[in-house]
Amino acid sequence: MNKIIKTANKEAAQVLAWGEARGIETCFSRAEKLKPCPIGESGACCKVCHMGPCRLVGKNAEEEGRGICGATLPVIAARNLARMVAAGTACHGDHGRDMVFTLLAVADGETKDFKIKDVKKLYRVAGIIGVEFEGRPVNDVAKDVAVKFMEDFGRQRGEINYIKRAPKKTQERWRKWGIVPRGIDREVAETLDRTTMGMDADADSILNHALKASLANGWGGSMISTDITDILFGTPNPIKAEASLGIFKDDEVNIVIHGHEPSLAEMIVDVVYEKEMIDYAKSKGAKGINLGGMCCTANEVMMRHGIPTAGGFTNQELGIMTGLIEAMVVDVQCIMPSLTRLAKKFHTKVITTSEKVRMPGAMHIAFDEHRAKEIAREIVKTAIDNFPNRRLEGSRVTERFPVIAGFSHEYIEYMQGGRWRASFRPLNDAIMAGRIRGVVGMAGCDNPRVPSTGMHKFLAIELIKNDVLVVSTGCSSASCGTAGFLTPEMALENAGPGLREVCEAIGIPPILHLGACVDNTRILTIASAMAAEGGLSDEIGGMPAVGIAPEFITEKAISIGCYFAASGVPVIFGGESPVEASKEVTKIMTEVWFERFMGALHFEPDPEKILAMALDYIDQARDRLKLRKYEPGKFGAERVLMDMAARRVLERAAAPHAGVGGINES
Ligand code: NFS
Ligand code: SF4
Repeated sequence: MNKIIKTANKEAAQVLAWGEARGIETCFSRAEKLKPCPIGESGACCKVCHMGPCRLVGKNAEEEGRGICGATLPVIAARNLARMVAAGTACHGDHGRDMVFTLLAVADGETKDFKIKDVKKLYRVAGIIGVEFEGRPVNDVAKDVAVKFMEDFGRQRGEINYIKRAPKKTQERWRKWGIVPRGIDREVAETLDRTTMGMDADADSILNHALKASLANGWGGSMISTDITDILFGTPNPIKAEASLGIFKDDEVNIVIHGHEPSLAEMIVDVVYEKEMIDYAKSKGAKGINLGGMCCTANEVMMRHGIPTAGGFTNQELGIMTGLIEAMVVDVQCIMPSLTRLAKKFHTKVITTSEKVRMPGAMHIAFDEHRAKEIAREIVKTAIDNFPNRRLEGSRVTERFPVIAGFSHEYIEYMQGGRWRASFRPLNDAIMAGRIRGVVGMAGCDNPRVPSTGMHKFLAIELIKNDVLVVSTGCSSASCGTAGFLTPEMALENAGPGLREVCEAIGIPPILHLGACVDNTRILTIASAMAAEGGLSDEIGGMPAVGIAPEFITEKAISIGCYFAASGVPVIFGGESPVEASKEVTKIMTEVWFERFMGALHFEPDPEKILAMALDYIDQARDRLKLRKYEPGKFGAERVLMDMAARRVLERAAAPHAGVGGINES
């Protein structure tokens, strides 16, 4: 019926075709109907005051165009971008803040449902932010850590705690350009202030502040969130799981946890294994309870428990269209408001759980960390009660793909040398020798305006073919996972010769699933560790590394792109540029930012060009670092990588109870 290819995922295409034949509306059909306004899309529309909206179009708009107030096109485009950064920083900031509150509740003994799972990580974090931990009760340390992080949100003067985690040289650049964030909330508020009518009228200055607000995300809200999540729920190690719209089971109660914040999701994971719950499900005619995830909540619970994912952003409606979901439990962010209307056509109950996300037509069961388990049980029971209402209609999918997920900074360090010699030396060496050409962080959303997940798939394959190690997060991980790309076998079949050797020696896939979007901060700390290790760049800038978000959608993604750029990583986003209208703004974000920070933020719709640009950045960085010229199949001298088996022998000899490492069976 429809010739336009809307998704590059086979299972998604199947469900979509089923729905289209029945006239069911999805983001794909809406994207087709609703074309973006070209003026707004390119950043040329200002609506920050009611003399406007002012749309600066026409031949000489860049030079001569003015809003009623006199604002120029570069100012308008810069303001629009800065406001996106502020919103993205606010999202991840709020997420981080909620995690801090949960840690505080645990430390104060106000909740018995959560515990500190990773004391080692707590101490590591305490050490970084200057909280005394030796010889003190764990909860006292946790409390001090929580309080110190809380200050990062409301601090008016000074610097956020984690700035000091960046390499010295990277920090120096930030200080020179005045973009060290004071407090997370303060930078968000100031961005809104600066960009309203009659304020900052210098595009460069506006964009500089946007970088400051973005750093409050990367080295603030998101990094705090990642670390507290690890402290509370465990630092991820590689774990087996599955990805596909086919994860739902015909004869079990299917529950989906969708959104971003992992606290409630963790409780639900616990509860679905409880005997009373399983018995209750059986009493309703089901064989058991099957839990799956969507979007970043999925990434969180997959990395720690092997819970399967039904995919990323564009799969959420399609999941409901399988007809198999008893309850879709949503927390915050990237929840399509269309879910409740769609769910009415099926038996699925949409359950909202955050005060921040209310949806007409949804059931609301408010999450409260003080009564977490009780609430999780109520939710699971609600889903079970809905099982007898399941009808026949729906598009059933059978295909499922294995996934290895859960590469944390800590694990990547460990896998390169074992418990006793953990370091980034082998990775740096492999890059120096040209075995690995460079590293690309693939992140961000899947987008119904392009064949959804297709850009991720194309780039992932091409990059690893070119000996580029890929680390993925967010819906990029979901796109790769649902394509069957997150397995070690991928290396054998698709990776270039150098990357393949490294992957085989260590036993890892060539695309490493690093987690949710907040876990992009793992890439920041990994890059910092690589800088400290020596032999490559001594700052994040100048590394043979690139960030790509080929199908970006959200304001969060823009904020992430900016903090990578400010930290020294050239970033390429797919799709049309939201600052396309202004050459000046485009130049600032690419050339000027590169001069100042060695990072940049490009927008490029053509995937072939994204690939070429990424490889070019990598090769240029290799040149500048005077590394061996990359040639496929030819490597320099390098120390032998110790494989897993050799390392295990070594460890068993040294410590018979070594705890980390290995791929968990789940
Ligand atoms: Ni990231 Fe995760 Fe996905 Fe995009 Fe949304 S789920 S936080 S924003 S759509 S990658
Ligand atoms: Fe128009 Fe200026 Fe108002 Fe923007 S701030 S809507 S450019 S008058």
